[in-house]
Amino acid sequence: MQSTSSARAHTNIALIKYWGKKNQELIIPTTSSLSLTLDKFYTDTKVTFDDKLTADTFYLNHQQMVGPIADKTFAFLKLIRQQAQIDTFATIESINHVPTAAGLASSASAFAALAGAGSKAAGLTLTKQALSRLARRGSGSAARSIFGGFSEWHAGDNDLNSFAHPIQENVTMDIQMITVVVDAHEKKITSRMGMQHALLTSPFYQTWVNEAAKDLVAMKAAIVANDFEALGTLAENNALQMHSLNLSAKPGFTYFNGSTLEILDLVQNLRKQQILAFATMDAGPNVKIIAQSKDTATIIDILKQAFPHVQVEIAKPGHGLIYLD
Ligand code: 2P0
Repeated sequence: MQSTSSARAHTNIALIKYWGKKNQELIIPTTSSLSLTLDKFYTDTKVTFDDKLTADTFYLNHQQMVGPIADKTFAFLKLIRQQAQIDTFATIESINHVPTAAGLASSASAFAALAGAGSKAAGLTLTKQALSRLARRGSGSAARSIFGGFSEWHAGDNDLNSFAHPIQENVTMDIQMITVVVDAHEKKITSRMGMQHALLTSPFYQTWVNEAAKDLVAMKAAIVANDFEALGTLAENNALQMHSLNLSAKPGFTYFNGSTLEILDLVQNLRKQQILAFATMDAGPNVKIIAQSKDTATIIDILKQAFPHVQVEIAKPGHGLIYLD
């Protein structure tokens, strides 16, 4: 017996960040988070369960993967097999349309696409909520990529109640993300390690948890009110608070480099010139500028004058998980 399914999921950037787990095995976060799914960056994944296979295999961009990435992927397949009560091995073929140099995490789109294609190929018919719970087990941020537009991952406190739901899938706000790549090298400290270290050692961690709850309420109000300035202000502040946890950990660390701070400074200076732009940063030195389409060309001009060598991509709101078969 052979059974195949293909799915596409887009990556997302958190406006209210997830940075720490209260359960590491089940990936239950300490705080709820909220993101924007992007149109430009996505993963296509085909999963084939076949009785004739004697092991799982994973091809990423046509290359067979071995080592930690493959192990994490095969552990995820086990979860799908458990749910579907099958013991068939599978072949996974993924194509990442997240340029490795874009400095964007691909684990969100990767595990969302794998949850979709894998569960369907295994014979399961899951609701979006169940898909989000499943994707979460691969990588927390993947829970949000099941949905398009603005998506909230409700923290919950157990496997059943920790999942994302859509806040607004068809985004009405004029919002874009300009991704600015200052360094295409792989991050030294994985998100998984970084967030746990911050949780265990930053004296400000509980303050982060308290502030994140308030930020989330205000962010949802900004979305409902179509208030771009409020959204950007909250997102930039929330990102800087997340990064301050890393700086205040023991020992302290940062994902920023000099260019990150220079671009952050440039973005803050744009606002002094009445150009509404805001910055957000994740587990790496690259900056995502949150902007309105009317300002994008001006922002890129100013950026390119100051930093002629940075790579820039423009992304708009994207849709949720879709099946390709
Ligand atoms: C986020 N990040 O909310 C935060 C902000 C990066 C910075 O989620 O351990 O790959 O697999 O659940 O989801 C990246 O961490 O971590 C992330 P795991 P994940 O987008």
